[in-house]
Amino acid sequence: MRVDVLTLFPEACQPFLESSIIGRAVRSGLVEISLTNYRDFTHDVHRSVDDRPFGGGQGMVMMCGPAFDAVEHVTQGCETPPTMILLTPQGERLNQRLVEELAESRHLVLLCGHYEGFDERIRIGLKAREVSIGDYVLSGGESAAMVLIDAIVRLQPGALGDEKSAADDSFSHGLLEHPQYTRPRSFRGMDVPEVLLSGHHAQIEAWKREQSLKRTAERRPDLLSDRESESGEQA
Ligand code: 6GU
Repeated sequence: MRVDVLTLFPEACQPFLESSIIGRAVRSGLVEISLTNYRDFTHDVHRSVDDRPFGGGQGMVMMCGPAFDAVEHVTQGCETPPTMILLTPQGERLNQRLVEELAESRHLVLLCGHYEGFDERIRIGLKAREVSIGDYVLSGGESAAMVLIDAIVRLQPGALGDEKSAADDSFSHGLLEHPQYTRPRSFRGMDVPEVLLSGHHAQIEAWKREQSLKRTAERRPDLLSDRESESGEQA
């Protein structure tokens, strides 16, 4: 999979993309991630990427020219059209289902915005999908792009050491994960649940499932109703 990140702050993204699971996936060739600066595609001596909004209003708007030129630069020679995504607070809200869908893409182009937003013709002209990572305002799309990349890369086959671990994650079955314990068995008077030490595989699995349902019911009842309406399965 290839991912192009278009940003005014490549230096803010770089260390994140070199770390941990993503860094390992990049180094092993599983994903290719490139950072491109809009500033390298400006047309004037001031290297402007933004301007005041027509009709007045607060703040500055990302201009079409640098965005289109940067996109054309990263997509030249591509056989199939990439999936274009604008990171904006007005987009479709990211969830695991959307992550799974985007993880199937061969080539993603992520456009990070700053200032008050993108000129509307960027979205229209690039036929870009808009994605938000939640109902709060960030000062730029970079951190959202990093969230999206993290969620997508860990689903690529081979990105996690243990192939099973992505499947067990919270949300992958529409439920939160069960509680986890490691050594020691007793810590400051708090003991690991006996069943986990029992070696009884079926009972352990039943406990995990029960805990997972209980946790989801307590913390995220909305996930249980989503599941029921989707699959007809009873929680
Ligand atoms: Cl993708 N961008 C910005 N600027 N704010 C956000 C967001 C994105 N998602 C949630 N808030």
